[in-house]
Amino acid sequence: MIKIDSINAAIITDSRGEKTIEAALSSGDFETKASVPCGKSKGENEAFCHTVEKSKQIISDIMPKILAKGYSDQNDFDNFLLKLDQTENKATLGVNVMLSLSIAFCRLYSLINHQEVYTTISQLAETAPGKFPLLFFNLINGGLHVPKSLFPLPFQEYLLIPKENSPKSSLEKVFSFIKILQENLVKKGLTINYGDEGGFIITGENPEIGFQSFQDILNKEIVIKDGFYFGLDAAASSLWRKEQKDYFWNNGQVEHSWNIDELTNIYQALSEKYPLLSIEDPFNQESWGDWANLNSKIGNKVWLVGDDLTVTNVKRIRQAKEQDCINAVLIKPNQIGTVSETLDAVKLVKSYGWKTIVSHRSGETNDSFIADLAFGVGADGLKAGSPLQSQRLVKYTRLIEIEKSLQ
Ligand code: 2PG
Ligand code: MG
Repeated sequence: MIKIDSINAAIITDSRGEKTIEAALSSGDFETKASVPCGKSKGENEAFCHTVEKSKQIISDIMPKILAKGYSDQNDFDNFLLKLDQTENKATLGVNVMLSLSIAFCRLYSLINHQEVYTTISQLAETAPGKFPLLFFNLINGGLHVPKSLFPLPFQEYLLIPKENSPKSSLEKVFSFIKILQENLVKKGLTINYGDEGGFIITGENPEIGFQSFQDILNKEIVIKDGFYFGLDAAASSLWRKEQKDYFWNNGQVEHSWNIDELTNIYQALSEKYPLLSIEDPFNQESWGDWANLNSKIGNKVWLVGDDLTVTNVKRIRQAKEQDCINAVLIKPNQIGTVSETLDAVKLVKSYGWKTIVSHRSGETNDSFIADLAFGVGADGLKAGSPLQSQRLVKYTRLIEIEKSLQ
């Protein structure tokens, strides 16, 4: 039984300079902390989030109830939070309160049991850790993660994925790649600007130019030619116009709109032209039929990843299965609320034989929990932004630390 002696909540700032919550728990000599991220291109069906001030207040309000009892394990603790909340979308406590406490508890349990956080996670998820995830580095930022005044590309993330199951060597490779990419952008006379996740901002006529700039490098640098996959997060819910039933983008000079067939063709063409491993959120979050259509066309060779579609929620993941929409799911703990519910989602995704990609949010803190989560569940991928931003790098270096400790 773990008895919690004290709880503290602090307001800290994230990578965007926005306020967020950090919770601290103590039990005897042990103290742990956890802070929570925040999304910008959020799915409509994500768990509810209170303001940080209210979240801090809620933590002090529920503290006596949490301190009044002991907890046998993570499920026991999370179930107590769920009982206090009583709502489906976490409207009472809010996701910041629940997740910061839940992760801090996971760390406390691990410390008390003298084990790594990823070991606790693997026990809960009934997985045998050993495999490292592929790393999905977001090197070119677009969409909602770039100020409108800079006329971003329509798609939110152009990801570079080293074909490596070693975090150390993946990171080395991506840093060399970033150096060349930056030099090339400077040669083209572009001012170097960064988006929310630390990737470069480029503007242009063609949504493909993100991948073209990757491919130019691979064509020239023969040594790394076959070393990388590409990934795309279209975050298409943010481009969707319900009334017109189309996807809309204004690049500063021209307004573009694509109907569903045109956008489907764009994805198909990208998957033929580039070493494309994954496409995330290709369509609006409620356009289930369009997803299923794309899945029937390219699902045999591309990971079609649900993010806003599935929101780490077992109900929506089940619906995606029934309608055959995807073959991979993005796992974001703060879309759902607790560590246990996150692991329920992972277990379900794995039972379908689908891929799992654990993910950060666009507003991040220095918390590296998702690295332990990815390794603990044996995720196929970890998406944590560009390593040029410290709040992202810390996730990758935690994986490297695990890798080293196991050698
Ligand atoms: C996404 C995420 C993280 P946000 O769409 O996958 O990259 O963005 O946190 O803004 O939802
Ligand atoms: Mg996404």
